[in-house]
Amino acid sequence: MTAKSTLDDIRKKVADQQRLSLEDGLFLYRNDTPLQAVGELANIVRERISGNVTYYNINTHLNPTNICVYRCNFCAFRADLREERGYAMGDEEILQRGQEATDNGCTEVHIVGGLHHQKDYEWYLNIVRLLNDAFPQLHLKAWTSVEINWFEFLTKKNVRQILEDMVEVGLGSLPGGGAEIFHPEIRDQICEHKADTGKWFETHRTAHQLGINTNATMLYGHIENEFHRIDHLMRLREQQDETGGFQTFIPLAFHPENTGLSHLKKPSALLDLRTIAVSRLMLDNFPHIKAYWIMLGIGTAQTALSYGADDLDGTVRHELIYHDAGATTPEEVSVAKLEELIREAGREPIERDTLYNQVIRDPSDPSKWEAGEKLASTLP
Ligand code: V47
Repeated sequence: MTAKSTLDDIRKKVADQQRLSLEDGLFLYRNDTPLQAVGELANIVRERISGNVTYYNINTHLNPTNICVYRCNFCAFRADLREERGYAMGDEEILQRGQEATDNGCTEVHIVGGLHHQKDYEWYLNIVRLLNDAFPQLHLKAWTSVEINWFEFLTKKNVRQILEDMVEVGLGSLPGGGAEIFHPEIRDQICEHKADTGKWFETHRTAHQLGINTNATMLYGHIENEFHRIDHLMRLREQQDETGGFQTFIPLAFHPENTGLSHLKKPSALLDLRTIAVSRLMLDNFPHIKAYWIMLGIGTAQTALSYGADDLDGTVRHELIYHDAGATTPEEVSVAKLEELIREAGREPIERDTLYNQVIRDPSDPSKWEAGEKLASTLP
């Protein structure tokens, strides 16, 4: 039988850098376990790994189409093929976005979208190729495992072949989307038909084997409970032990507006902070935890910097997935504002690129930059 967790035992484990158990994770999620205490512990780990630094990047989102064959009931972004709000971008628009990103000094384009009924694999491949050929300095963080799985279906190639094709035309890394909640009790209810948990892990495992870094997410605050969240974190921790290619974990707070789950309430700021803190404590082998300000709101994201998070994502232009689902955060913040938010939270801002190299800007023209040194993170 596993021992019952107590806060004192967990404190000792954190001090001794010992791994927390499933029981510990569930204990940390209990409402009667003071959030302040959980936050303090997470902050110890956060400062051990990243010191006083908070990372951000200058990035833009590109959602080439919202038309999608799937109907995940948490998604407000998707559209049917013949719906008026459905769109698919042409080459010109995609290149324009690349130009805009370059002019604005972006280091990264985060590309995800729908699985369009009528677009073939070459259409998706071409998006990466076009941007990479025209703007080779931009890092292309593209396609969730759900899209990679769709490309497998379209081409009958395997994950490795698809990833090799994508790297050849310019893919730099994979974002963490499509993870939702891994446990089948929940996954079967919110996205029954799309890439299952096994596929999500196969995609990320294969990427890591090919030297491609990836992120991981968890969509929380809908119909899942504490057990499903801890189970999710433990599956990720196990994979990271094996392949080590995850950079950042991003807990994503569910936004119910315009979704098939619109009867649910948005998660509270307390659940947001607890989830950041528990993630930092359970994922002892992940270098970074991101407080995605777009979905948390700026105030909670700032607070999260003392609850385990060491990254704020970026300036984020053209975000649609959250804004279609009712996010009221601005559609972009400036670098000056991001840095001010970080300093106000008592942390030191550092601009990073997607792979956590420091970004060195040309003082006479800040849209010009080069990658500096790899930023240290001290995982035990
Ligand atoms: O997989 C969709 C989520 C994800 C809603 O890797 C929603 O750096 C809340 O993965 N409410 C895509 N969440 C976005 C994503 C991401 C975001 C930021 C950074 C990174 C990264 C990755 O968005 C989907 C799904 O889990 N999502 N609809 C919604 N209504």
